[in-house]
Amino acid sequence: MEEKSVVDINYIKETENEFKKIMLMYKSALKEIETKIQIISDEFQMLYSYNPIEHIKTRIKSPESIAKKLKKKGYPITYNSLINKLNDVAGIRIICSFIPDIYKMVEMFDKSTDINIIKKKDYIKNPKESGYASYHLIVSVPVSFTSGIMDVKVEIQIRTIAMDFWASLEHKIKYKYSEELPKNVQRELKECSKMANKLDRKMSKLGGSLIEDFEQDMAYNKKNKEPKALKTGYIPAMLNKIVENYVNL
Ligand code: 0O2
Repeated sequence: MEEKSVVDINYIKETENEFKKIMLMYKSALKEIETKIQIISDEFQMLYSYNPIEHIKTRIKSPESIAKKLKKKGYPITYNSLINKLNDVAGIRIICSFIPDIYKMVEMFDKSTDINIIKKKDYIKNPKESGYASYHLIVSVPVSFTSGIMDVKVEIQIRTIAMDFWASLEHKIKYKYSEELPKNVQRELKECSKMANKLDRKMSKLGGSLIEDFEQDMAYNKKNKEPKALKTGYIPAMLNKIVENYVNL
């Protein structure tokens, strides 16, 4: 049977239930990941009395956007290629405070046993030609339905506030031009990205090692059996017991 285009409105109407089912699958995967991120965030708060996550945004790609991307990549515009060829129909964006927080988040995802990492792309160490910087993870999460368990792909973009500021505005500026961005605008945007990066590095130097400081303190305490962090009131009293156990390991 010939597969029809996702953007064919009659086809979407005819197969409304199938389309809804696919979208439900992605929405459910986003909910699963959001819960897991909430757990990671709570764990950070408990371990370090510090939460590196400023905020989280989720989105499901619109049918128009899906069709545009499939077309750009040269795939047929069908439900089949939507599921098998696109990694970012469901997307979650985590905005962190400082650059080292991003890598700490990636480490937490690496350790997570219920999230399967398919691909990692470090556009912070290797920014894109446009100047775009962010850390991308393509993951899959098992989602339980009455018909069985499905592994659903989700794209996680992790970035700082400055990276998000640049990407959001660049996205809007790109929309202003129906065709390719003029060379001078491209150049200026790249310049802005360098400025955002400089600001990020400066801010990260000032505050970005909060977690590392804490870990170094803990390592020092462990070695010297002297709970320096406790004396300085670094950690809330309710965590004293946990830290005491940690120090005495
Ligand atoms: P939108 O707005 O998110 O719908 P893959 O198939 O996983 O190998 P993919 O998805 O083709 O790779 O490419 P990439 O570059 O790894 O990730 C694409 C996403 O990153 C984009 O999704 C954007 O969200 C973001 N992105 C990449 N480059 C830029 C850029 O230059 N500027 C901005 N503002 N965002 C960028 P979409 O589907 O293109 O867009």
